[in-house]
Amino acid sequence: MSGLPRPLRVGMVGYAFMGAAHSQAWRTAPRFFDLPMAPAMAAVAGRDPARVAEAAEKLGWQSAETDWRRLIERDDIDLVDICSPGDTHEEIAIAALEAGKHVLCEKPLANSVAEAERMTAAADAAASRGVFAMCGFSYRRTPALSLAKRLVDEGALGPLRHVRAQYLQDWLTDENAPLTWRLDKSKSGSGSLGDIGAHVIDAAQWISGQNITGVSALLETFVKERPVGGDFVGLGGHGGAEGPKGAVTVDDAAVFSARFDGGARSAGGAGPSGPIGVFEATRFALGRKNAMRLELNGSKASLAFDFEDMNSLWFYDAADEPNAGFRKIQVTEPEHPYTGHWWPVGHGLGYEHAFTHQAVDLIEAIAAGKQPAPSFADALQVQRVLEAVEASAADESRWTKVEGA
Ligand code: SOE
Repeated sequence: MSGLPRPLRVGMVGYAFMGAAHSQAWRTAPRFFDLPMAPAMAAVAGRDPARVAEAAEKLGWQSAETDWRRLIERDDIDLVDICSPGDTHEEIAIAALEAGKHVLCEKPLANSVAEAERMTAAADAAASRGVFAMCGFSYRRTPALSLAKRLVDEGALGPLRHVRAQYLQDWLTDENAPLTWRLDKSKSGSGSLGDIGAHVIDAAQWISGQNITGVSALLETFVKERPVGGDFVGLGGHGGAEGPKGAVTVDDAAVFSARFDGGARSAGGAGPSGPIGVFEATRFALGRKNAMRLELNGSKASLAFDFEDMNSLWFYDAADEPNAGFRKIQVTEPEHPYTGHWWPVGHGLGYEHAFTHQAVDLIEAIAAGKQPAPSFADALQVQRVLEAVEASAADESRWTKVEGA
């Protein structure tokens, strides 16, 4: 018998930004981590034959397919990695799970609660057969946020009073940035809310160990029409000011206040009422590039994180010398989550590493026959919060309960 770990043959759907991030994760994971299974980049799928062949070559995939259904049919694929827009998630994920393939699905899980519920039912049925599904809330695997979770679980903050969460970007500020799929509700489900708000909702619920039970929200679309076509640069770019325009059908920005469930799941031992939260997600925060921020205030301590300073976690302990202020924990040391597998002390990590850690955790869970986190059920809870935010905003910010809370 060979001593080599058995392969986990991956087929990925989509090869744009998230596809590239996932590709580097599958490539890199076995080079820095000792894994119980060896990921093999078997095939990438996309509709355009020339572009998908070019992507396979560039990103390191062994073959290319022009229909995602081929990934499901192929016997040499064990896991389907979904990196295509939200309107495709349900059909691909359910078909893959029913065919006995594990699934990694980009966030948000779906474009509606109904879709997410059907996906979760399929994932639950598959899990009973040892086939697992996970949603790609990659920021959970940023070392500083993993450390934040550890501190809250250890009770270092005490009962939580406040959760302050923001995700601020500015790539859509140009009024003539072209109309892309991310601005089309039928493809993306929502705008800033689902794309980046979902990340902070997931992070806040996961780190606090508490679910959001109700919200009062505002959504805004600052630029209602945008050029159809143009020069794409990164996520945005420039379209002509004079040419044809199309309607933006999603929010540009979302803000909401929230209540949490009071710590039914909290190891920190929250009191009868959970913390109150404020959330903000926008693509119009000029100067803020990827400011995914979280601040928690507990009865004993506070912590603060900003992805633009992602190798640091700020910690204020009320037991310290009075008014000592927040101290910076440099989350680059071997004792911190994930970091010991990379560079010698103090060198720090980047955006892409969380995707590698996500692949590592998924491979380890599959090899152990255990449900990876976040599960589709966890992602469904996020979807329910997104839907409550939209319902509240559509009804003059009326207080709206999250379904199931
Ligand atoms: C665009 O806003 C985006 O690429 C998100 O889709 C990702 O999930 C986030 O990690 C970075 O920003």
